[in-house]
Amino acid sequence: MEKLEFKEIQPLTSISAVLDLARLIARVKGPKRVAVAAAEEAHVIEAVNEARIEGLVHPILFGNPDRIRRVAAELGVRVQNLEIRPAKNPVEAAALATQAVSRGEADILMKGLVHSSDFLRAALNKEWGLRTGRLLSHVFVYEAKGYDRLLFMSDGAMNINPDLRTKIQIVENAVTLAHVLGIRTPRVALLAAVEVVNPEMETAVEDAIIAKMADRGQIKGAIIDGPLALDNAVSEEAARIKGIHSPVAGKADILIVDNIDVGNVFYKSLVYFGRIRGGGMIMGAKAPLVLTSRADPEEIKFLSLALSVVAAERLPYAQS
Ligand code: COD
Repeated sequence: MEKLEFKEIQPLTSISAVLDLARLIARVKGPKRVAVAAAEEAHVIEAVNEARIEGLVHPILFGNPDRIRRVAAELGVRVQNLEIRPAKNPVEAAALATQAVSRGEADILMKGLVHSSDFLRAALNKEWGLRTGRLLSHVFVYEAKGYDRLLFMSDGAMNINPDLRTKIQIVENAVTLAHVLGIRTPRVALLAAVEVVNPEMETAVEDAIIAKMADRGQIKGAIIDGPLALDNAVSEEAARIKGIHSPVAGKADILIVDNIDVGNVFYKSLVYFGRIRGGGMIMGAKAPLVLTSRADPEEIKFLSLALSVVAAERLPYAQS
């Protein structure tokens, strides 16, 4: 059946709209198959089971069958509804789950009870991984009270200390995900502590370079500016008070942070202090990767699956 990727859609402005689109895709095309690496973890089983009951996904659980069955039983999940494939340990589970996606037996790869780095190294394996030649980077999509559109934040989970080249690809991946959600020309803010280009702040200088490259058409499909402080990126009032004239100021769709520490603290502040709704995924691979951390709320895992269902269908390079 033809993919729905090139169909123009109205820009999605809320997490509920992302979930509705995932439901529509699953209804029309059937559930997406999710390979879960080391699935013997309660929150993961809960999230995939909820997505299964909704008809969004068909889970394939890799790991220790006895433990998976025990955790499922404790949760009251009917074991006969689960497809389980044995693996000796978490690293082997990550390898087998990745290979299943690589062979086209699954559309989405999800991390369970395995270290992020082991999970990501499996996806990056040169022989049987999910490389496309693109950078892999994480994007978190969420809605914030009082903001009239979705926000995308990257990269708080994969690239540790990106250099200029890597940062450009992080921007491009986030822009592609915005396109997937119908946002045709997203506004990208390259975040820094200040909005002046201070030569002593190396990453702010890089932001200015990226903004200039975008002005010259070297990065397409988005309006990009930086460095911008967070308040000026998302508050027109703040931008006005500071006298900042920028097509992005106060209207950002995408927030790009300098490194994994900033992004991770940003993300966890949203979850723990803001209690926001959202989901994330890794872009750049042959299939969406769901990389949530063990302590993440179950709803974030579920919404990450919903986002990945949409991406598996609409991302031009996803093999699904
Ligand atoms: N995209 C594409 N290819 C990559 C990427 C990337 N983001 N990162 C590395 N590669 C390729 C390289 O080109 C190389 O071919 C190979 O992979 C190995 O590269 P290394 O040696 O630089 O990478 P590793 O294996 O040491 O580390 C890669 C990880 C992704 C494992 C590492 O960056 C990491 O641990 N990231 C943080 C993950 C994490 O702990 N997240 C926490 C929040 S959930």
